[in-house]
Amino acid sequence: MTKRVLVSGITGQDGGYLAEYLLEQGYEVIGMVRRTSTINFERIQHIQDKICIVQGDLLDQVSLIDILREHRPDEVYNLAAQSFVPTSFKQPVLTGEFTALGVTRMLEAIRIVNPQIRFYQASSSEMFGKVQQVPQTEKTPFYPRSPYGVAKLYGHWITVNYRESYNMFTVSGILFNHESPRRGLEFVTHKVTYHAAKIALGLADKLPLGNLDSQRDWGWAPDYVRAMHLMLQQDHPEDYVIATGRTHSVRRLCEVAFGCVDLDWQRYVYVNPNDLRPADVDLLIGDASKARKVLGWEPSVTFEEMIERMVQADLAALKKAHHL
Ligand code: NDP
Ligand code: GDR
Repeated sequence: MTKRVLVSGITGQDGGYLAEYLLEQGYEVIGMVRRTSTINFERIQHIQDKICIVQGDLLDQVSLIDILREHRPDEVYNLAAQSFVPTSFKQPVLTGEFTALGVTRMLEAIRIVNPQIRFYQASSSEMFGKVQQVPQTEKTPFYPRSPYGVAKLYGHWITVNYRESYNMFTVSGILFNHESPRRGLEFVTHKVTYHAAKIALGLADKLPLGNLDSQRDWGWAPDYVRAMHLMLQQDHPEDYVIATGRTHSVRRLCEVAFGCVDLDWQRYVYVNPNDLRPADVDLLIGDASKARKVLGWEPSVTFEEMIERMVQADLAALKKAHHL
């Protein structure tokens, strides 16, 4: 029997990669999108005719219940969220509604319609925030540093709570930053690779950034969606850290990205106070030993390879757009 999955956040970076991966595995994919006045299916247009798009919103409980009743999925991947950290400082209440309470709405819908559905929650290394231990594992205490991190922590614990309270198969994947050419342009990796490409083509001459010292454990997004799927195929629901175990500063990111187009980043990058956050996460580095051991999961792309791929993709897209 073909398994059916519901993916919320299918129009986002991870949603597109996860849908592709699940289609390859023979799943029937239902993608939940919220209503917008203009369609934003850029990341899924190549597979759009293979997935069933349904309208629903994490803010609307009844829409979630209706989708589950009508489509009867075996697995739900809850990727939808307000996921940009700076926006969470500007819109903390809305971020809480989507990113925190949205998880409870989806869990309630599952509990009411069919508690046998397996549930994946997109948790985040942002929950570690001001890190209490280096590297971070599933057992490291949390200390979030943004309304986004706080909201994700709520989402994490409510996922654990439904598992313990109702014996549901609910899993929280604590994923460290993961990137790709499909990453939103406001996130730092893509902002840097895009500007390096633009500057190399003579289309820009400066790159404003915020905290150059912050360090992240950056991985390759397609590797990370594989891990999400593996977590739901286990005999027991458990939480997993997914990370590369290597960390790099924003400074190093600039060096690598501009190096791909033979430029010296220091000539173009400047610190813009508007890109600094009220509170930041200085250092993240994950220990994915449990995932390696239990899921057999390994990252397949290095940081340098990933940045090279992103720069090349940006160069190609810019050349096409500007007829260069
Ligand atoms: P994106 O920001 O690219 O995508 C977010 C998705 O959520 C979009 O499809 C968006 O739809 C959708 N969405 C937002 N609000 C709602 C809502 N109210 N109802 C329905 N859908 C909504 O995120 P990523 O793909 O990068 O990340 C996926 C998930 O993983 C997120 O929850 C993120 O917080 C989490 N995460 C991401 C990490 C990363 O490094 N990428 C690391 C750890 C966790 P629309 O297109 O309409 O805006
Ligand atoms: P993050 O990713 O906040 O870790 O959240 P982001 O790429 O936005 O920032 C990473 C680090 O880079 C510093 N930085 C800048 N960031 C942005 N966006 N723009 C800049 O100009 C800039 N300059 C320096 C930041 O201060 C920060 O320290 C991402 C999101 O995908 C979350 O949804 C996810 O949960 C976490 O990764 C894991």
